[in-house]
Amino acid sequence: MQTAPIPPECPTVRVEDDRTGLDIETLKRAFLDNLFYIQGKFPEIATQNDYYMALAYTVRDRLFRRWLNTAETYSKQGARTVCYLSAEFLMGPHLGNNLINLGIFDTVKQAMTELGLDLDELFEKEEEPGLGNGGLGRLAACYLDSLASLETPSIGYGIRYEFGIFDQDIKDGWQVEVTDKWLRFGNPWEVARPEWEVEVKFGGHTQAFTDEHGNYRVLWVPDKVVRGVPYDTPISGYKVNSCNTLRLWAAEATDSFDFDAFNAGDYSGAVFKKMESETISKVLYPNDNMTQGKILRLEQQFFFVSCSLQDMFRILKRQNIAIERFHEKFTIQLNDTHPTIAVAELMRLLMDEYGMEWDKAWSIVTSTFAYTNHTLLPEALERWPISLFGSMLPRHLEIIYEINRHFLDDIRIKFPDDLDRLSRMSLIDESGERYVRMAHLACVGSHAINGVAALHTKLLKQDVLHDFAEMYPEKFVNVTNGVTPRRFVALSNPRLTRLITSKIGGNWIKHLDDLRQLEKYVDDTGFCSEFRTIKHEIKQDLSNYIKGLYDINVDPNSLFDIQSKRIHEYKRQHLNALHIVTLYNRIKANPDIDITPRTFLFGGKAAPGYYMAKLIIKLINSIADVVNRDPDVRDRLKVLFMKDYSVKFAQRVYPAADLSEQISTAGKEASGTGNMKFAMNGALTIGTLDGANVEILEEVGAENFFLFGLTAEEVSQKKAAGYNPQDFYSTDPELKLVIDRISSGFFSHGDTELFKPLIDDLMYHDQYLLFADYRSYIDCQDRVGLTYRDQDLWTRMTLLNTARTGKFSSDRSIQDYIDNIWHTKPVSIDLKEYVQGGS
Ligand code: NBY
Repeated sequence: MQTAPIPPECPTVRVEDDRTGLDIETLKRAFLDNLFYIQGKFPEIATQNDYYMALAYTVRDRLFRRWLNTAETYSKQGARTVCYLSAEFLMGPHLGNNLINLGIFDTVKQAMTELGLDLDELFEKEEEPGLGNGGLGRLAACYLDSLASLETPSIGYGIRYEFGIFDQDIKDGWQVEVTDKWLRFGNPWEVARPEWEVEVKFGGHTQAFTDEHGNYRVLWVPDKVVRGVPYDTPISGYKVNSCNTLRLWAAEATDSFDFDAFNAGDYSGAVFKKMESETISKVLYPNDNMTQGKILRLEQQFFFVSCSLQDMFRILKRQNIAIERFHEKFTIQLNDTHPTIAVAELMRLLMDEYGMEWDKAWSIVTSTFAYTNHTLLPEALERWPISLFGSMLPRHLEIIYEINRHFLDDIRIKFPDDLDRLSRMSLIDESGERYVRMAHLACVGSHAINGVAALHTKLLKQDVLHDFAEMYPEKFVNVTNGVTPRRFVALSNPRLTRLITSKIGGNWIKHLDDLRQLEKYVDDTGFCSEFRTIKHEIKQDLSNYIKGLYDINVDPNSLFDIQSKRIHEYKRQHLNALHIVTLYNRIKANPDIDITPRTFLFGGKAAPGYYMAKLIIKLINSIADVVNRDPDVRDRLKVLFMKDYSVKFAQRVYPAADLSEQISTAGKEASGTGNMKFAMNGALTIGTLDGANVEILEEVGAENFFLFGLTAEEVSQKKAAGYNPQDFYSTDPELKLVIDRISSGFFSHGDTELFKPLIDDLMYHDQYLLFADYRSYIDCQDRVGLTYRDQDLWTRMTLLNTARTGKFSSDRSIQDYIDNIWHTKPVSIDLKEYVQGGS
């Protein structure tokens, strides 16, 4: 779309002051103005939601100036841009984060107070965009924060799901899913850009033809066309002027109505087509680490990928950059295989739409893409049945076959006479029903492939992508994950932030390695006692919150032992449950036993179709029912499953933890990122040598980490040697008692069937080696309990955890991507006064 030139007679309009000013009086005036003109309310009749909206618009106005200046600067400079393609962005609430990044948190708090409002209550009103499942989606969000903070030109591309991750209710101990209607009250942070909509084709067939130069060309004749409309959200950087864009695509029908059908009286038929198109961006698939192979999911992936690539071509055109320089202008990161169809789609666009020949197009494609793998679990590796794939994307299947033909030739040259290798590496799985292997397509189409923690990258090369690592050793790099200290410390833990800043200044929020300076205070009893007092106050706050929500008393003096993450067998929430029952059994055997009082808190959602995960939730709640009510326990143990875990809730939980449970079977958790958030906030980790735990231990020191369990290597060996869980059951009386108690119906009102699937699985399969790790875990937990009694030692350990987690800032991760994969340059943004019209 052409922009209209400004007519010379247009008067100068300064969009200033009330929309940019950062002082208290201006903020108050702007807030009341927005309440009146946007919400249409006088203060007397405004609801808390109206106030929240008015404040959100006040903050958004302040971002706009940065946003527009940033876009203009990038555009003028034609700056190399990172495009982060992700099916998920788990952003969390925007308001608080933007206040931190703009540096106006305290001013706005004061302004609200002066208007008789409580900023914390307004935060509560924000409906968070839950457009992700867990770690992968939240990582994308942390990365956007760091990209902006490092002044790196970037765009996050994804899907504007109308319904995000379901809300979780608990009924009779079971998870119940409730639709997440996050857009119900409107979303003040997004701006629709219908002028940049694009069309996406589906289905149909292809036709070969010869063009006027005698070249072989292909025409794709689709049987369905859907419109993609971009919705933009500003992404502020921390204390910089840069403000990048998150661009999420919503699907709409090409014609709002089929008028023929409508005029013929078929109203519902007319609306049906529209509804069908809009289905594409309707709902987020709620599985983490599990693919479902549904048609709609592939439609979602292709939809947002095609929209995003077409958007990049629009940007190239606007900036007058030749198509041949696509890879110089853009570097595209594939967040797992979910956007990997982009490899074929970019080939199609370059060849079929822009007439480029194969080799040239392929060189641009492989210079453009880089692929991040997030899992080693076989059930999470995406593959699409050829028949499904070919009927939805006939042209892309042809292109993939052609890529494969070239690729198999390359393998034959490098590894002659190795037929097995050809079939193992082929982009097409032909061992039974034929499938497209998306991870293979991602590896072939990218110039860089990374795992998300050192151990994970090592195992990728050794195992899942072994053949690819032999073929392309130079492509493999590790980028250990990180988390943003803005949201997960500065915003969520203001008390700790104030204390740290009072000692070492505020630079650490941008340069997290500076936290090392805290080490010199480990022997400063005054500082340590402040550190401890803060943790206690936060625990008290969480206790009050829990009391309000669940009417349960938890004692802030007890050890807060927290496991919050998606529910999955490999993450072993049920191992944690076995520990609780172990302690309970000890109390029942000896009610006067001297044990360290603990509060066990769990949070996390189970995929709706994952029965075992749902049964684990039920088990935890059933144990809680018995343990919390048993007078013999005398409140020394409390167990609570906190429902509807979200980013907003996570921000309350991390700062309140004493102990962080990172107890996955070694070799299964690619990285983990919750582990980093807990450690930064001064929780000690009990964990296996898995994912980024390995690096956390390395940083904080083994003496400040509770390590247990088999290593990844030992796990493989054990399995290879024929692991039998019964060997552990029959030789460890404490384990036997725990299992027998659950089996006997003790926690299920005598029902011996309820937990049988879980218990049988452990007794006869135990794929995740809970029994093998049980003794080591329990002994380690005993050490945790004893250590907690020495509060001076405990505080020293927690302080050293906080001081030594600088490596796990997402700023470091993004800098690694920049240095080793993207090779982009920062672009600093000058804020010019916004003047519209004649001079
Ligand atoms: O990505 C997680 C890993 O389990 C975790 O170890 C890592 O720290 C994090 C960030 O790198 N993976 C993850 O969250 N995966 C998903 O949420 C996910 C979602 C959808 C699908 C697969 C995985 N899917 O195929 O639909």
